[in-house]
Amino acid sequence: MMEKYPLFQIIDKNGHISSDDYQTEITEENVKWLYYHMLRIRTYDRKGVSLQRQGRIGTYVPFYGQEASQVGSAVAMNDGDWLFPTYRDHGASLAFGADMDRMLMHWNGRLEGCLPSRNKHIMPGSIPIATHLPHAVGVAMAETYKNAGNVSIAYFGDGATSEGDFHEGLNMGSTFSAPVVFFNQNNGFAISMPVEKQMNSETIAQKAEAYDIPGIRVDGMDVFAVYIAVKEAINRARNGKGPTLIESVTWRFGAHTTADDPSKYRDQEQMEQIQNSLDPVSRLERYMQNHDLWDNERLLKCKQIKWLLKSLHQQEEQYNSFISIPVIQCQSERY
Ligand SMILES: Cc1ncc(C[n+]2csc(CCOP(=O)(O)OP(=O)(O)O)c2C)c(N)n1
Ligand SMILES: [Mg+2]
Repeated sequence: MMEKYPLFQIIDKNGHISSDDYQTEITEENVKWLYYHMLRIRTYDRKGVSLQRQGRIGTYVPFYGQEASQVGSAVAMNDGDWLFPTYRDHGASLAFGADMDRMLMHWNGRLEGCLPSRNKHIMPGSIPIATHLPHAVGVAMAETYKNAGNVSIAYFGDGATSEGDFHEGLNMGSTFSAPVVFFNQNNGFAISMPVEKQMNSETIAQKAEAYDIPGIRVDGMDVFAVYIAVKEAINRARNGKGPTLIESVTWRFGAHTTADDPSKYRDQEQMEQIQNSLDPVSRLERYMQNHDLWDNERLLKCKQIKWLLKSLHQQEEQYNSFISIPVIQCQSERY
């Protein structure tokens, strides 16, 4: 099955191009845009863990290691499309345009943080595993009836593929040829359960066969490969050709949540080696170094981090001065 579903890759771990087919997509502007988003969400993620460790927010769910998967997929969407994230996909939501201030308030347990994002169709991160897949299909079907031309993208993990809702979502999407992309991030674990103990199939992409839709396996640490694979799947969906299942093979470098200790169930030394060789942000930096894009970018990086930390700090200070809004207002602010 690994041969039938080879890993689609454009940039290898040393930052060299491994496929010449998509040269026109890898413009300097695209590189900068993707790098900006990856760095931005990584900084946010670090801040989230740090705020939780200081007792200033509740549980936080880190996505450290999955930045290429989340940015590559979210940036491939059009403004009017619908994003259905899980609890781990706030990186994707931020890259698509979610409000950072509201998102911080969400982690702070504040009602205002649960309001829909301004201007973008971003659903709340689904805590129940896979229940949002049928919802994403339903919204995609509604958009078809309205001739709106928008698609849905549903994010979910490897563990979610063992849930009935995963199969119901794929079956319904395929049967109605709904404009939806099923974007799986296979990070190897469902909390402490390794993927090879959870299922007997070698890949997640092959599960598409049962529903007669395309299944793609992509290197989830390669932001270009993810971007191209999702863009193509979105185009298929928008052109009435139905859903695609994408398996983005990635790694969660951190804990499942701030309430988890991964050293209890996986080899930390091996994890460090994987992190050193596969880190998606470093891979893009190596690509930039190899293509004379590094000096400018390095400057940009410093500026962005300084700016971002300042703005995160200001937002955090505003928490307590926010006036809580009544629940009824939350209900009226719907799509
Ligand atoms: C329906 C349901 N069953 C169980 C849980 C408990 N739970 C929370 S996270 C998780 C693991 C999910 O793993 P995966 O789908 O691989 O996503 P990841 O956390 O790795 O991003 C489980 C079983 C839940 N939230 N919802
Ligand atoms: Mg997982």
